[in-house]
Amino acid sequence: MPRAYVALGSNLGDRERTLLDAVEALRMEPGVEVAGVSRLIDTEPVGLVDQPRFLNGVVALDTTLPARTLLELLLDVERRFGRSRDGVPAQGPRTLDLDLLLYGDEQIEEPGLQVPHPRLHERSFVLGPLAELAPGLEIPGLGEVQALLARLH
Ligand code: PH2
Ligand code: MG
Ligand code: MG
Repeated sequence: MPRAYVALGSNLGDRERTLLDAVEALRMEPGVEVAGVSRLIDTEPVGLVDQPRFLNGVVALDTTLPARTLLELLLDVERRFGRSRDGVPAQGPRTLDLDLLLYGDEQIEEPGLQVPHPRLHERSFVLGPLAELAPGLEIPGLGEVQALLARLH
């Protein structure tokens, strides 16, 4: 069963409640097992900086779902937790953001589905929790997670 890694993010409402409940919602899904959850960290907004601080983390999932189906599930769970994309800038505030980071050792380039996530290696709020869950993890095409993290410091 491939292991997938999903980034968790929230900067609206009760951030911790939302992230923990979203992990439980994923755990309830057929074909998805939660293999681990990182600590949740309070982070400065990156990119669009004029917005509330984020709570971020990473969840490891063992899944029988194909990558595309898993992506659709993540978008559906975002909507269930009140995520709206109407009138919100691309990097703007959100109750819940679930980004598919990795799907096994696959490299996927399809419309709407890029794995590894294209900004994974630039974001310490992703690499830190990922390295905590899976030290030594090899990111396809990019190298070892700890090495990528060290490069940002
Ligand atoms: N997500 C963004 C934009 N900026 N900054 C932090 N700290 N954490 C995020 O999850 C984040 C961000 C767009 O997805
Ligand atoms: Mg995101
Ligand atoms: Mg997203």
